[in-house]
Amino acid sequence: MRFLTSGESHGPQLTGIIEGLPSRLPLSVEDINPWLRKRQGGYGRGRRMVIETDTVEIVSGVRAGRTTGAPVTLVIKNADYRNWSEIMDPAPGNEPRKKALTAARPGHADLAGGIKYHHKDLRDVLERASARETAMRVAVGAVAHRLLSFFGVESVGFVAGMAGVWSKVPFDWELRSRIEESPVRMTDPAAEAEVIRRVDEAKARGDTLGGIIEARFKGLVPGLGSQMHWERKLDGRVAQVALSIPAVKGVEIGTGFENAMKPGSQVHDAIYWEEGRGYYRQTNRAGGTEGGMSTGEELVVRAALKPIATLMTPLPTVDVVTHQPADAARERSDTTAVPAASVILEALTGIVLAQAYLEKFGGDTLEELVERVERYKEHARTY
Ligand code: EPS
Repeated sequence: MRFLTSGESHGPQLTGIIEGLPSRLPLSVEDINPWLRKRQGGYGRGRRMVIETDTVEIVSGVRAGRTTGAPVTLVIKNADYRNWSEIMDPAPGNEPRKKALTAARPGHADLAGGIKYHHKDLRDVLERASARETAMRVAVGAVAHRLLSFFGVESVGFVAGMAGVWSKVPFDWELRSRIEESPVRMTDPAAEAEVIRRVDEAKARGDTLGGIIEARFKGLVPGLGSQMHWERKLDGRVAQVALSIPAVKGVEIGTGFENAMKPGSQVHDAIYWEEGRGYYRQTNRAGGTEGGMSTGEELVVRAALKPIATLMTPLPTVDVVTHQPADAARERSDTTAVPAASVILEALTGIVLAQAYLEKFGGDTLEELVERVERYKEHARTY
């Protein structure tokens, strides 16, 4: 399964094409829209999220609520385009365009992208660098999760800490509804209240905030990915999608960073076997992968987000047209998007896992795949 996305933040629409899905997968917009709603939410978002109510259209590859095996095309319209149609118009002329941006924002794609693609209106860089693009990737992720649900895989995405405040309530699968109801997707109500206070403060002083997000998956079979070659390693592939989320600058599987400072005897997870249950561990410091493959334990991925680069109290920079010192461009933005990023991490990790299932189990139809997964689960239990 592979996919492409296209679309600018203030262009007419975002488009996604997914190729390689099995036929007969039940799929409707109701499987995707709740993911888009979750991604739009979270305390600290800006005015753009008031303008948009993201909903997907399925325009190919699905008939009567099931995939046909043909490429699936998804479309999300940008409601804000009506305010930007002249600025974003693909027709020649009309230059310099309104809202041209020349004071490169430190921490953003503006300067490197401008030099690389030779744009002096840095809007030509930022329109695609914008995290708006993640709306379509989350839609693709929702389709991947639909497939994973037939293999018995469950998942969650939440915020472990943000705005300098850690959640003190350890994650438990029972807390999933609490996370969904929390405006900052945290398990801990006290931490949530403090985060909201700090987001308000940051907004008032024109600042932005980062945080640590976590995604977990349970019900995975062991042996997804492979130890045989570097680019097939599951942990490497998970890290790559995590780092592809705008503002993510660090990734950890399990308690990766903590493990690095301890002796092996306190890190590695002892293996047990029980009739009917098969192999298991009582601890999961490895976070669900060993040797580049899933172990069958929960996959635990954490990612660190830097604060958003667009500051309303801007940092010093240089204007790329005059080469004079300038204040970085102020562009409408969010104070923080950490809660949304946790939804994105969960969605995108699902894509990697769906791809790994499809590689391992092949199959043109959903039924073929499910049968092979079930047979393999039995093999893993009794091996
Ligand atoms: C973003 C800036 C803001 C965010 C946007 C990402 O958009 P705008 O410039 O239109 O106010 O709201 O996020 C989204 C549009 C979204 O759907 O997540 C940026 O510069 O990356």
